[in-house]
Amino acid sequence: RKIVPTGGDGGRGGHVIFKASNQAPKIEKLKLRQHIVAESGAHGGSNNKKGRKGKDEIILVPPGTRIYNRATRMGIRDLKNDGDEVMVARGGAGGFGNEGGRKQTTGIKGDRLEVELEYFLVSDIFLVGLPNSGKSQFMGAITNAQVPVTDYPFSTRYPAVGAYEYDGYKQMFICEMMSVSKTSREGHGLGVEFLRQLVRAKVIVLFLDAVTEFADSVKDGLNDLSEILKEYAPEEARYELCTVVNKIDATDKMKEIKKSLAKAGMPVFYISAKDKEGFEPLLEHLTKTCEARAHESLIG
Ligand SMILES: Nc1nc2c(ncn2[C@@H]2O[C@H](COP(=O)(O)OP(=O)(O)OP(=O)(O)O)[C@@H](O)[C@H]2O)c(=O)[nH]1
Ligand SMILES: [Mg+2]
Repeated sequence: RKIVPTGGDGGRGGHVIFKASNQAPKIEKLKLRQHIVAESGAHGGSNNKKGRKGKDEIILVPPGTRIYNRATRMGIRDLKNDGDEVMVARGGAGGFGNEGGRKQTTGIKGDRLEVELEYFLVSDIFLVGLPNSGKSQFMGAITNAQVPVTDYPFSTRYPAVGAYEYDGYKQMFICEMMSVSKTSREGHGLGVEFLRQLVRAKVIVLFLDAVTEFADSVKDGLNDLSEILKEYAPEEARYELCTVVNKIDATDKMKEIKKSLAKAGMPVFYISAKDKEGFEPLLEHLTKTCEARAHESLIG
């Protein structure tokens, strides 16, 4: 009697996959999971029984997360939108069984990779402005964001994203960043490091007020903001700039102010967030600029 071997193939190991999801926990939670290993494939069995494949390990991250190869610092994928996913480590192939007298092999080891994750805010427009200049007031006036307005500076301590809806069905996202002023470089207020976050900005609005508690003049305030941005915004960011001067209701020096900004080299808008004045040309400019660059949201 001839004995025919019947060892089935082993199952493949599970893959490790990162997936962007609006239901993901905050990215800090992943610090608790330093090592992520997908399940191994099961051994094959007699009677040509194939081993079960290992379960994939799918890690949910917030949309806006970038994944880098730690060793090369090369970007692997920008998981920008809900549902985007990338396999960072392929599960090993299962070995062949000796079924029918074929040569039996061991499986191939799965990938091992060290990755780094970095989260970048997702928004079309970012407000970068002087303390107490009325950014939160403006957010509250045009978006659904709930940002407290206070009469003291640096009260906004986290970036706040809100949607501005227009034309009945369209929307653009606006993000109020924490305030900066000329002393921020020395660590005053909330510093400047958070400006790294501006990678995805289509428009950065330099936001000032006509009363200028935190600059020597409106013109100086604009220079302070421009310089800080030049120094600390990420080099790869490709944003357009415009300026907003708020609180036009609270000064009688508008003529001088407008004159001083005549050569600002970018569009300048004058508004009162409190009285909802001057919004129309500003919002038209912002929506037009974002729409013209809408296709870019598909690229990283
Ligand atoms: N007169 C006048 N006051 C305003 C206007 N907009 C905001 N304010 C006042 O300015 C103060 C600061 O407003 P916020 O909206 O909190 O300013 P912010 O730029 O968000 O300030 P921080 O994030 O705390 O640095 C509050 O007392 C507001 O009531 C405006 O258009 N006119
Ligand atoms: Mg604020």
